[in-house]
Amino acid sequence: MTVVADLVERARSGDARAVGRLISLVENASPSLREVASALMPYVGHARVVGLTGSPGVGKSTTTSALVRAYRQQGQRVAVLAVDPSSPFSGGALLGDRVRMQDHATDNGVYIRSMASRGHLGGLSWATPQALRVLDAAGCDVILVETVGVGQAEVEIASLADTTIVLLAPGMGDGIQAAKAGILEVADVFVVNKADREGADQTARDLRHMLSLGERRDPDTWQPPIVKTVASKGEGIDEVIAALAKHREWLVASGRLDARRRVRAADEIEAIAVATLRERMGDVRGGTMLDQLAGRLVASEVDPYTAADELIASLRHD
Ligand SMILES: Nc1nc2c(ncn2[C@@H]2O[C@H](COP(=O)(O)OP(=O)(O)O)[C@@H](O)[C@H]2O)c(=O)[nH]1
Ligand SMILES: [Mg+2]
Repeated sequence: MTVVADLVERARSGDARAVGRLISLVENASPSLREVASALMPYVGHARVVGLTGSPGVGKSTTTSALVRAYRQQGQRVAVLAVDPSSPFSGGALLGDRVRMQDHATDNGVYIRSMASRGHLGGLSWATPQALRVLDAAGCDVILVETVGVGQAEVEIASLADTTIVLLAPGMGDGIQAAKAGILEVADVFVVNKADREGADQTARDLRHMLSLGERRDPDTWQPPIVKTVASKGEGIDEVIAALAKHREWLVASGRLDARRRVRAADEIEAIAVATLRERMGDVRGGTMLDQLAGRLVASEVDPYTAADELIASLRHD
């Protein structure tokens, strides 16, 4: 048995260290990446992936921890993947969160992992889906993906989940910020956290108003619910779980689950293909070819589109 096959077998039997090593192979773009990817395929497709996104300090980690507790009470196996798109390092920035997750440290039905993805060819779209497959193959029922950081990367992460929770909190100017980042469109469930603070009702009202502006009349369209929570006390978490279950039912019944997964699969294949082409272009042979074409373009011997066609053609016949 190969090292990879052995790791996959151990991961499937619940060995957390094997899961960790497989994710590291993915994260570090190890030469055995292809073997890992293909070895996982027979065992994936079961896990539900839930993304949590929102500004720093809004309560993502606290909510994640409360959701873990609730799912564990239902007897589900849960994984938490904390992704930091802005950091090239694992761990560092997420250390605080991991400490908070100590609550679950001794529960072997919970797997917690942080992952950095900057510096990867193809970025998030490339490494994160593989890490999700590792966790899926390891028998996780629910995978909670928490993003650290804001902006476009957040939206990208949201596109990896079956269901995306967008968190807001009163008094953070979140509504406007969220609208700017285009985050409202990716929300399947809104959580207004810190409902113990003044202004939570107003935040929920503002949000409802903003949503009503863009509301689609189509009865088949999912209307994202707004749930108020006090994550630090576990209040409203059952309602979040219920909203997630309802969204899941809708995804399956409407055929959108399959549609979303196909879009994601296409994105993933494309990202890998583009990364592969980039790599080949950087190869000695591709680099030389590019250099020659650049010389011809400067000398006005070729137009840039024809030159690009020639480059692509040369990469194909490797
Ligand atoms: N008052 C109040 N504080 C909360 C609540 N949920 C989380 N917090 C606190 O808000 C801070 C940031 O929470 P955290 O989960 O780390 O936010 P993240 O950056 O989005 O992951 C922490 O000090 C939490 O204890 C809540 O419902 N009410
Ligand atoms: Mg956090």
